[in-house]
Amino acid sequence: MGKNLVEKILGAHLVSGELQTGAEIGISIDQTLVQDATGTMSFLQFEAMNVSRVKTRLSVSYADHNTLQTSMENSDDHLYLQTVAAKYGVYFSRPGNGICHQVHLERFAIPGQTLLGSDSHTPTCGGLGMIAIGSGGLDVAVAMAGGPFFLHTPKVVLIRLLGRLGPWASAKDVILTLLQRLTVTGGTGKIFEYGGAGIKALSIPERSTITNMGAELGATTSIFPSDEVARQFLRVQQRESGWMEMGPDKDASYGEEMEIDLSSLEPMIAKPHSPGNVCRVREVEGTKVHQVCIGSCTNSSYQDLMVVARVLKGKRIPADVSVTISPGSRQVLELIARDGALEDLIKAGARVLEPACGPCIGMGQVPPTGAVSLRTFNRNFKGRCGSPNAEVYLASAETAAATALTGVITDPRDLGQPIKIKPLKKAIIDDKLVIPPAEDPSKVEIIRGPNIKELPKKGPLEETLEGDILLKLKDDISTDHILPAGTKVLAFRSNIQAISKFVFEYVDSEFVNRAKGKRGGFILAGTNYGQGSSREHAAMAPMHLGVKAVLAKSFARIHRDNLINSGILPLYVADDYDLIDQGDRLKMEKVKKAVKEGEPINVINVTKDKKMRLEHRLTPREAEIVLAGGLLNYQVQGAKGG
Ligand code: MIC
Ligand code: SF4
Repeated sequence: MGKNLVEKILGAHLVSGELQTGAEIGISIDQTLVQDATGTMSFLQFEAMNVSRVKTRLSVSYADHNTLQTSMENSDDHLYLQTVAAKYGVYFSRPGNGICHQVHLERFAIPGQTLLGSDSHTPTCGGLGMIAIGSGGLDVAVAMAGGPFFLHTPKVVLIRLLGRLGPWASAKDVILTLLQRLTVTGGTGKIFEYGGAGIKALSIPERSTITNMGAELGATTSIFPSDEVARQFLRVQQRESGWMEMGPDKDASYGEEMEIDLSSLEPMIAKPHSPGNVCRVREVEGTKVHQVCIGSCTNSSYQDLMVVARVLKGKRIPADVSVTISPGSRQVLELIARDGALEDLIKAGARVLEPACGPCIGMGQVPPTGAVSLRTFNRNFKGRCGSPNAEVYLASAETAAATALTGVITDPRDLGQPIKIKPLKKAIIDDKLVIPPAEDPSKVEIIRGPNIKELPKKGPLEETLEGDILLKLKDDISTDHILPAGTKVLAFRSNIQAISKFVFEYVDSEFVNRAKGKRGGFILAGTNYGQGSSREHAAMAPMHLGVKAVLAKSFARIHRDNLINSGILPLYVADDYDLIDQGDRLKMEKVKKAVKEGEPINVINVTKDKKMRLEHRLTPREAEIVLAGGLLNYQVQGAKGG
């Protein structure tokens, strides 16, 4: 029987296990990426592995999240990242060069290869036929050191796209429609492979908008075939030699299939406070907005910004709306300048920010108290924009442009005649902000500012775990809830001790004191715990505060890996969830034995005088990692032959 595209690429990279849905496999990684908010930790971990040079085909480190450099901490991080990259054989994309995913797509992505990135939107490059997966920084460090990446073989779902997008409907509406149908957990344990006649009319940036936000479905990744459209994209980037036709066999089979008729789609919008809270723009039109932010790795391509510029050309943005534009890359910025769109945007009254993540990660542009902000971004979890009471909506560049003009949420179809943007024929290729690794690493001195702290250490798993339930949480808690974003927190991404002061800041401001006072304990949560960002700090900081296990109905993939990598035990609760309260004291005995033998763990709720058996569902490899007290201990032990 024929193979689908995912099976072909995973098969060609398989180093351990068998491609059977659910089974653990190890795959070799061709390329890695890190960014400045996760990269410092990743490189500190890489350094601890004592490897002299990265072993991947290509590794790139991007400075795109913390580019405001509001304090010396950020600037110190950037210096560390630049020098450590030079020493170990990694390309460094300087602040101002753009958002990791957009730049990687333009300059480095290669169809058929694997990419592991310490950022949950790494699947963006799936738009160009890569298996591109997001993970914690430590997993990327292992990949840079030449190790495989382990995952549970996902179920491959074919999404057959039919027809053509109608006027003013866009790729963002495809993925928002999927989020409406499947919700934020609909992609758990799955890879979405796109196919069908409808894909031909979708450009690479459009495909990448779709694969980017597959992360919001909880999918392991999403992928499009590499076809003539991909070839043309690479030709424009002067990288056609990297093109290879990649697609499924004619008789390929899939674990599941879905169909979307593109011509039936209309402008969609995600309401506060979840990317899964989707409705038609028509249902919320007329809502007053104070801010419109255009950009992020989802919608910051040349095509997106050209549409916005054409809508705003010759018009004036109302005085009570603030409109910001963050181009995805310096290339995009140069192109919109060349083609006149930048001038149109400026003349209309838009604020042009530098090519970076910016407002998407709460780095500036925090909306006023209680304000409504419409963004072309991918996440609107409470507090992520920097304010816990702002109302953030997510929509396409088209909807954002229409809304920027009227000051109320507006369906772009009301703008009349649709706008046609000519496909980009010639890009401006200039990689001067990408610094290649040093030819002689011995000459490079790694610069470590005072904010670059030692990695937190954890000992091996203890036989008895005892403590209180420090916090009881509901379903869908994101890593933005666990460890918020924003200027004041992002400064401490290389300093776990300092960053741990912000754990659950917007959820329960007493959490940190309680955890410290009780010398740690446990967290109890509902389904999909840890959805969203890949930041391993959301596991490392609780670990630093003494969290020994997280009991949840289910976990998001990357966060579960990060917990294991940090030596925190993930435990599955079902109906017992209702029987446990915050403050209950739990005692777990013979934990090591149960982890080693794959047996459930006996848990006594001392407060309620009740017994439970909780599954850990660790694979033998994961069990070894938890027993060692985390992946770094496990790796270093392995290297010593211990
Ligand atoms: C995000 O969009 O949440 C981030 C910031 O890019 C994160 C990474 C991080 O927290 O550093 C992600 O998506 O993984
Ligand atoms: Fe940056 Fe936002 Fe994309 Fe995360 S989602 S990589 S913060 S632009």
